[in-house]
Amino acid sequence: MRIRTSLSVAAITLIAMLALIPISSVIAQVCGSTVVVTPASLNGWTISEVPTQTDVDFVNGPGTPPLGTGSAQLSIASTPGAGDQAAQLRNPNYAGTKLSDLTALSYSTYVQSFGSGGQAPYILLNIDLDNNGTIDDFLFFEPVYQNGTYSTIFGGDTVPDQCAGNPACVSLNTWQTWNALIGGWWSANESAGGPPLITLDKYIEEHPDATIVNSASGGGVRIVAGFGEGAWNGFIGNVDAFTIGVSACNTTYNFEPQIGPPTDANQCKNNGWKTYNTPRAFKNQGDCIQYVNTGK
Ligand SMILES: [Ca+2]
Ligand SMILES: [Ca+2]
Repeated sequence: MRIRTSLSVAAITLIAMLALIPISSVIAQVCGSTVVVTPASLNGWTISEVPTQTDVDFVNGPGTPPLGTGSAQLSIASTPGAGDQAAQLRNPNYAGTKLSDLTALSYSTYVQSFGSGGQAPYILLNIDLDNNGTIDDFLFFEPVYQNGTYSTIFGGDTVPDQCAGNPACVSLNTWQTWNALIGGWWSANESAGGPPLITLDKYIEEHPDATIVNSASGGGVRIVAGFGEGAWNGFIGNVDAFTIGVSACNTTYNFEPQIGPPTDANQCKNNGWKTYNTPRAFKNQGDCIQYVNTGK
């Protein structure tokens, strides 16, 4: 009976919390789910781009993405100055999550054009160190530094080689998967605009209260290309299957182009219903035809 009692307390607490949390953050907390993110249904993500200089698109491919048929594409113009801007996907629903509660953080990238550097889209976290809601540090996970040879801030802090024998780590025109939870990060405060690196475990040991925090410009969890003139000009790269887990409750975001809505019942037939993600993923052919006929 003890379990039942604690469940009711948890339920009451949950209901109290739900009243305060926007719907979008509740969606993000469905454990073990894969959330399809399209331009028509961003599911908590926001797009941050700079007109004529940076671009975030949802596209088919390239190649065979790890999930679905498409991905999010981050592009930087080759014009001077554009590399200092960024193309970003930002998610505000992890504000308040302690780094020590992260139990998964991984994603896949596909670089089509290095531009002027050899990079891939990276993860950027806004960090509050003293629980007052303001940003004290930024942590960067960059695939290009994951070959296990870069120096670390602290001795004994080990960054695994995730580069499969390619010392440059990022290969062109191929999907690559990165585990940022165990990878090497750099800190805006403690590193040098790049290595020396630090693992999240070591950073948490150093800063037990480190917490993800949003900023006025957007969400504290970011997938980024850019913020470096000379390294990013002319860059085109894609991202898919971004997984983040909090206390072992994982959510995977599947970036996809908008497919639909269907406008003719024939489009639902011959398994056509399976291809749509807008206005929703249909349960079956009948569900699809019902939508065409009734708009519901
Ligand atoms: Ca996808
Ligand atoms: Ca702070």
